[in-house]
Amino acid sequence: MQQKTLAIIKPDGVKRGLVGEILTRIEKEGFRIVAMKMVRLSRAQAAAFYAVHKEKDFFEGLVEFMSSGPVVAAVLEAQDAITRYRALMGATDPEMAEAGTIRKALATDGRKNVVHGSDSPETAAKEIGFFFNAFELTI
Ligand code: IDP
Ligand code: MG
Repeated sequence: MQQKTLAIIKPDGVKRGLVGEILTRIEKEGFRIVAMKMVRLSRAQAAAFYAVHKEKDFFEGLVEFMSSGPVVAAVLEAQDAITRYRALMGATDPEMAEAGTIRKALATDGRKNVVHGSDSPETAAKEIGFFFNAFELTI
């Protein structure tokens, strides 16, 4: 099933100059980039994006981190894009991530883990709508 997912290169990935490498890994795995932009999230926007985690003890640190610099948001399309992109990213904590994953190769810790990916079709639809309007998704 052709599917879309939302990918984010987080502020640590942008600051460390990893945008090109991460996009290369994504394209080499066969994902088609169908929308992309660089934006800086306000604290309120970062908190809204991660609202599902608002009760977690890491929430404040996460909001601080995600609003600390620009991010690159992209919509990826592929067969089973959601599961396959999660697999390409690897586990949340890079120490637990499998060899060959983006987080294993590039992330520095369980918060600064360089990439985000949607975790279900419902989340993907919501997260794509958070960053992109209908006009930007016509490709
Ligand atoms: P995911 O990004 O792999 O889907 P989630 O559990 O949805 O992981 O957490 C969202 C983000 O919150 C993570 O990617 C990471 O940046 C941060 N985070 C998750 N767990 C921790 C933690 O235990 N300490 C610090 N930050 C965390
Ligand atoms: Mg998540």
